[in-house]
Amino acid sequence: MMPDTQTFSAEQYFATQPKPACLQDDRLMNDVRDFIARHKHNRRVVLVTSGGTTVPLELNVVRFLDNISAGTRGASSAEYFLKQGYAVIFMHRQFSLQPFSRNYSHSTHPFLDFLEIEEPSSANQEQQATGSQPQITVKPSERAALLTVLRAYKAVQAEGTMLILNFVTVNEYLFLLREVSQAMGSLGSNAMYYLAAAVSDFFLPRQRMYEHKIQSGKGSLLIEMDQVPKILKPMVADWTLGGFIVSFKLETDQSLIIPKARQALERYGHQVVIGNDLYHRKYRVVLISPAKSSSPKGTALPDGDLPPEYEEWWIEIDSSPSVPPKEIEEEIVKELVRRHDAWIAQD
Ligand code: PAZ
Repeated sequence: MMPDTQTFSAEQYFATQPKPACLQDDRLMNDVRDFIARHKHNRRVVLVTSGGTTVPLELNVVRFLDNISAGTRGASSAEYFLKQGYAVIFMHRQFSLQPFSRNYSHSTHPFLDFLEIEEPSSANQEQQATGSQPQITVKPSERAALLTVLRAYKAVQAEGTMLILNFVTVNEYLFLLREVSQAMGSLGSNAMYYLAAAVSDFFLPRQRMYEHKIQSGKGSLLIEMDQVPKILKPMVADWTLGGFIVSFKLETDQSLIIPKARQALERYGHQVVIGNDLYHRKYRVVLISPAKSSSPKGTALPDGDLPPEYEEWWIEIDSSPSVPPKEIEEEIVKELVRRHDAWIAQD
């Protein structure tokens, strides 16, 4: 018999759902712990989550539920955190955009389109004599921008300041988030958590998943999903030990952004919710946070207490194309770093 639908607490979720393959042995988490230990005394560390999670419908998965996130917010923010001197754990949906390479996405700016082939000249006898090969060059119009991206990328590689982790399903995301947050707990207030991934609110517990590809022929398909546990609750209360936590709230109905963001801050007691609406997310966001005096570090309000006051901080950029292109993530990250400074200073 399949269990009935239910609301899972985070504890029940982790006790009943399968640990993903990537966490079955210690290799991945050893890499995470090494990365944290390497940077602990030199720089702050930020966990950036990015991209959308899937919800598989079958154990032998053919079909799944997905969402709109391309990973642009997370990938560009990670670059700006690196620029600000942070070490970045970039936890993203496999094949979604990544820092640096995002600038050469196959759909918007295909890599092959800005390369050129220079054939050895038939007039040049020296080239012919040495059997010269064709050369690949970068279009002159693309060189300056590529050089900037490449320099930043190589510097990050040389300094080892970015660690990339992958998830696909919401289950992988939740388990990874728990493990990585707990490992970062030792950083205390020096850690920032920037949760930009678009995480499914619903999932199908393993116990009720179809084993094989769902067959058609019996008319419509009805699937009842359970609610994904509110992971911010244990994150704030148990795992992150004084870290600075920023979550995102995406809505399509603009009037819901502020109330939902306030509700999240009241429930979980973290530091900032960044509200954005689907169509303007690249140009306008609002940072909602408890007013200065209202929230002691890392505490949720006991039930029944009056909600504290909240501050709104709007960031807006011009939506018309500019040279060089302006990205809203640069402003978001600057503001968060300023707030993280203050958070550490009051520790
Ligand atoms: O990945 P992207 O740049 O296409 O979109 C970013 C975003 C809208 C997923 C992010 O800003 C966000 O709001 N994340 C949280 C979504 C949510 O679960 O409410």
